[in-house]
Amino acid sequence: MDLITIEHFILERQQQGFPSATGDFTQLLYDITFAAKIISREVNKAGLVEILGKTGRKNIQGEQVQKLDEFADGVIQRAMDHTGRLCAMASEEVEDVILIPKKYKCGKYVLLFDPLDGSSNIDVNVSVGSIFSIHRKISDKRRGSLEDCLQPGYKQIGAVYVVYGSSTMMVYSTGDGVHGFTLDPSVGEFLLSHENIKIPENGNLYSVNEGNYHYWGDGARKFIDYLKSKSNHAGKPYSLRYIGSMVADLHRTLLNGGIFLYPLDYKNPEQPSGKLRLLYEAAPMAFIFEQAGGRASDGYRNITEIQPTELHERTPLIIGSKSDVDLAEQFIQGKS
Ligand code: AHM
Ligand code: MG
Repeated sequence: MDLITIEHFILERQQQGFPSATGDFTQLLYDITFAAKIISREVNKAGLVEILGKTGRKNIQGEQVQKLDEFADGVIQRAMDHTGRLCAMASEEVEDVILIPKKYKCGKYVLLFDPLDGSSNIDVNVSVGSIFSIHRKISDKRRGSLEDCLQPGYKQIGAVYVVYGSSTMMVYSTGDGVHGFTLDPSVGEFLLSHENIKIPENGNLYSVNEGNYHYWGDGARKFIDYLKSKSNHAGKPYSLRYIGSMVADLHRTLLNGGIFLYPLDYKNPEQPSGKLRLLYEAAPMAFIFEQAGGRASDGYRNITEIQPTELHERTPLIIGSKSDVDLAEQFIQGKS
C-alpha cells in the first residue's frame, strides 16, 4: 500500500478538481489537520494531567490546567484566526460568532466547529472527537457576520471529523467522496488509510441512548421496538452499540452501517427538542454521510436542507445507512 500523507492527498485532489483555485481552501484543510494533531497530543495525555499536576488543577509548571474542551477551542481559534482564510468562526464553546481580530486579514471562508465533542467521556478514557463545518462567506460585511454562519448544510464546501480513539483518525469530504487518514504519532503525519469510504446500504446495528425511551414520541419508540424484534425485515434483532460520544458512534456507523439516533424527546414537555447541535454537529456529519451514500434526517427532512435560525440550535438526528434512515422516517411520521 502506498504511503500517502493527508497534505499530498488534499493537494492532488484540489489540483485535479479546481486547477485555477488559489489554494486557500487547501490551506484551510491543512490548518484543521494541524489543530487536530495538537488536540490529539493533549487528549492522549489526559490521564496524566492529574498525576503530573500534583496540586489539583495545576500542571507541572504550576500553570492552571484547562479543561480539555476549552483547550481544544483555544487551539483551533489560535490556529485559524491569523491565517487570512476565514471571515468568521463559531464554536460550541462560544456563545456568539467569533469575528477575526482587526489586526488580521479577513478571508472568504467560515469555520464552525465543536472542538471536543463528548468531552465528558475523557475522564473514563472513552473516545472523543472534533467536528468542523466549512462554508463560503455570503454576506457583504467585510469581516463576516452571523448570516455567514447560518447557512443550510447543503451549502457546506467541506466537513471534517477527527476521532481520538485507539488511534487518531481524520475523515473529511469536500463533496468528492469521503476519505479517512490515520495519525502516525511517531512522525506526526496523517496517512491515507480509508480511501473513498462508502457506508453499507443497510446494517444490523442501532445506536441510541435507550434510557430516554420513555421521553421519545410514539414513532421513535415503535421504530426501536421493531429493530429489536425477531420479525423485523432482517429476520433477527439488530444489535445495540452506544458509546455516548457522537463522533465515535458515527465513525463506527459509517464504516459498519446501521443507524444512530438522537431523536426528539419530551424531557421538557413544553419544549420538546433534540440534543445535538445543527450547525457544528449534525450538519457536517450529515454532509459526510451523504457523500458516503448514507442519509441524515430530523425525522421529516434532510438535515442538510434545514435553514438554521440560531447559532446553537438543536435538532433531532437520525443518521446512517440509507434504508435504515428511510425506515426510521416512516415510523416517526406514523406511516409504519
Ligand atoms: P456535548 O457536545 O456536550 O459533548 O454533547 C454531545 C454528546 C454526543 O457526543 C453524544 O452523542 C451525546 O452527547 C450523548 O448524549 P447522552 O449522554 O444524552 O446519551
Ligand atoms: Mg458537542
